[in-house]
Amino acid sequence: MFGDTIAAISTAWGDGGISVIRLSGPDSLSIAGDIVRTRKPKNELLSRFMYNGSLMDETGTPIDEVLLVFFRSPKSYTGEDLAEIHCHGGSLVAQRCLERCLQMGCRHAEPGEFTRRAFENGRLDLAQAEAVNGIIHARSNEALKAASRTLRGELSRFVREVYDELLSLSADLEVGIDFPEEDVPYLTDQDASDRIETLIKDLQDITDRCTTGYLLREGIRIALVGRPNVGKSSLLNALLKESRAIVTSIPGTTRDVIEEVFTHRGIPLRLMDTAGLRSTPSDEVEAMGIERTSQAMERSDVVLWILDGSEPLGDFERDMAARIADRPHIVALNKSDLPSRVDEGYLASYLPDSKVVHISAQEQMGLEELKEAMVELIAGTGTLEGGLNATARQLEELRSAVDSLTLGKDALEDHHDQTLAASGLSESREALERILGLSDDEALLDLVFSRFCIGK
Ligand SMILES: Nc1nc2c(ncn2[C@@H]2O[C@H](COP(=O)(O)OP(=O)(O)OP(=O)(O)O)[C@@H](O)[C@H]2O)c(=O)[nH]1
Ligand SMILES: [Mg+2]
Repeated sequence: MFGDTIAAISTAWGDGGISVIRLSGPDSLSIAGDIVRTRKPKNELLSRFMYNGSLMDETGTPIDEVLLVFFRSPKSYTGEDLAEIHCHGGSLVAQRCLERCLQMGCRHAEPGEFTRRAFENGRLDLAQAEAVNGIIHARSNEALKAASRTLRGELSRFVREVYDELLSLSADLEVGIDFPEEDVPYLTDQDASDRIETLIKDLQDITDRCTTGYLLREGIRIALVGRPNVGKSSLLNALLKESRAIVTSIPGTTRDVIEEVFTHRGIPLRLMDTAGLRSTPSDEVEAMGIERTSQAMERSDVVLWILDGSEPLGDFERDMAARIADRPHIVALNKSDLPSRVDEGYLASYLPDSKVVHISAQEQMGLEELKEAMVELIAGTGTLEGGLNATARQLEELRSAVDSLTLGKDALEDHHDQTLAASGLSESREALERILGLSDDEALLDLVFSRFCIGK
């Protein structure tokens, strides 16, 4: 339990129907009852009932008509006494209400502090707490479902199962290590290695589902690059179905990076339209734009190289092919409504394994195939069902848990070294503890909750 009472505006900033100011901690009921005047005396108000009242300023003048609700510990979001004041939606009135809470002794909550308290009071584990953020930031139904599954405990349950089996395997191994004088090892290397193998498979399944969830949430960053005038901005507009970027027949039209998002199969595709690449920019502005194109390429998960299919290939294309060959990329031959002058065999000699899609941004041709190709390149052809909410941090921990288990398995199979295997298992366990929040790592918690909004 925490000593102080925190308060924050939990709804988004700006004008709206209502705003909710939330208080949590030992004095929340008393403070909310003091600043909101209800017909019943505050000590007669019941938990989980809504009361109509007036929010009063420090001189006793009403500010707004509000609703007040209490949730008594432990049956509240944070597990502590919690109060909510629902005032009319408006930045000023919500701000005034918050100020009254602070005047009465509340401390302004840190980002994510309500959820952190819920976590510290055992209402949620860390994976579930992070899923709350996933729900808030979901931008597609699929991402929302993935976050909701995780909040209901699906990820935690799977990780917990692996964790428990890891614990028991470690215990079995330790017995053999601690009592080596016994003739028969407590656990044979083969048995231990088989059990590790099963754990690796289980963790890989979880990782796959989390990778899908991560993609659904974070999306794929795609840089649209190519020579000037090939139709990058036209393609951006065609994919967004709106005239977002300026299109002209003058090469060098786009100067700055234009970022827009749309979703395909639930995955946000984050497009970056860029300034066309050429070695002799017409002025300083275009040169700066081209520099930004390079940065956008660096930031992207996929480079979408667009060519004008009605123009023959030249030196630029040879250099560009070399530049993108080692990165995930797709080649789009645009203007396929015009007669083709691209020698595709020649192109394939530079980029033998690349996916090439024929499109026409102007005539809206080939766009479905292109969208599918972009998703497939990153997410594969498998189903996107069953995703679990995951952050980059959690994915990192899952991968490191698999790596440590693999080391443990190799130690058994190649060196018959149970001590080394046990240390691999223990590292793997620590990674899973950081997913569930079982370790007492304050810095980790600070990092996780700092990503939340204030009031959550
Ligand atoms: N025939 C045909 N013309 C197209 C197609 N896509 C774009 N264009 C034309 O090509 C010209 C250049 O289009 P943009 O979209 O501005 O090209 P860009 O690659 O963004 O050019 P920069 O911003 O200068 O790098 C315009 O005149 C478009 O109308 C297409 O699929 N077919
Ligand atoms: Mg452009």
